Amino acid sequence: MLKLYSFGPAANSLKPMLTLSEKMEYDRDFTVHRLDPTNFEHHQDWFKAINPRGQVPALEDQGRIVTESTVICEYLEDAHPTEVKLRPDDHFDRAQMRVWTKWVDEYFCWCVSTIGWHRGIKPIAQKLSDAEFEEHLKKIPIPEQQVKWRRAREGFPQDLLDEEMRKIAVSVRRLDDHLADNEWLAGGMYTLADICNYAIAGGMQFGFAEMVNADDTPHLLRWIEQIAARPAVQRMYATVPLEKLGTRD
Ligand SMILES: N[C@@H](CCC(=O)N[C@@H](CS)C(=O)NCC(=O)O)C(=O)O
Repeated sequence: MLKLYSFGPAANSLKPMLTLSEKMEYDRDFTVHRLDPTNFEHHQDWFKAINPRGQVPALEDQGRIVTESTVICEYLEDAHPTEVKLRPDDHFDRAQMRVWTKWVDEYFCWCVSTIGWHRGIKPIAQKLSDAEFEEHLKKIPIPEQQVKWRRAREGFPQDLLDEEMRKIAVSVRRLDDHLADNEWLAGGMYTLADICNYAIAGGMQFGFAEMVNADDTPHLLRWIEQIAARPAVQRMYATVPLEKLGTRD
């Protein structure tokens, strides 16, 4: 059985969770092990033995570990083909799909992440004493992530936050413009491009309501609702019970 290590159904963890749910059945073909980021579980030695970068998601398949959320999704398509296809067969369409997954990984995800850290990680980091914080930093394997934690705790500079919000507005516009003329992002079908972008954009009608709303981005909103209504997406939220996610097995 496949095992996915994740923080639960959000951001990068959501990409393989959505992919798995489209293709397979929870508890029969795959399980999900949820790590608690507020306890810094992902920086504990047992998890760094699984992913030395101390980040989720990570997929365990017969004792081997695949990391990087978008790579995991592609791996599932390659190594575990099912009747559900999440990539177009046509080479041009597949290339377009990968333009969208590359864009979300290299651009869209990062600006949303900084604002997410500003809103969510800063209060967690500020609750720690200076000594606790420094002790914790030593356990973080990626130097850039150490810097990010430090900056989140001190407070990101306002000009950086403004720039990230500008990039989010550009991203939202790009998605809405494309979705005005296209039901899906690539190849006329639901693909990994939709899954990987939905993992970041899916909740923005709540967290970034001033940008993602019925007046300004009707097509993006339509696409979000269309994905949220998919049986596999609903099944994922209903059948991957939260209490099970907390246990190590
Ligand atoms: N490029 C990686 C990024 C993974 C990543 O940033 N994961 C986040 C959760 S969405 C994480 O583990 N953050 C904790 C940390 O870096 O301390 C991927 O796409 O899988």
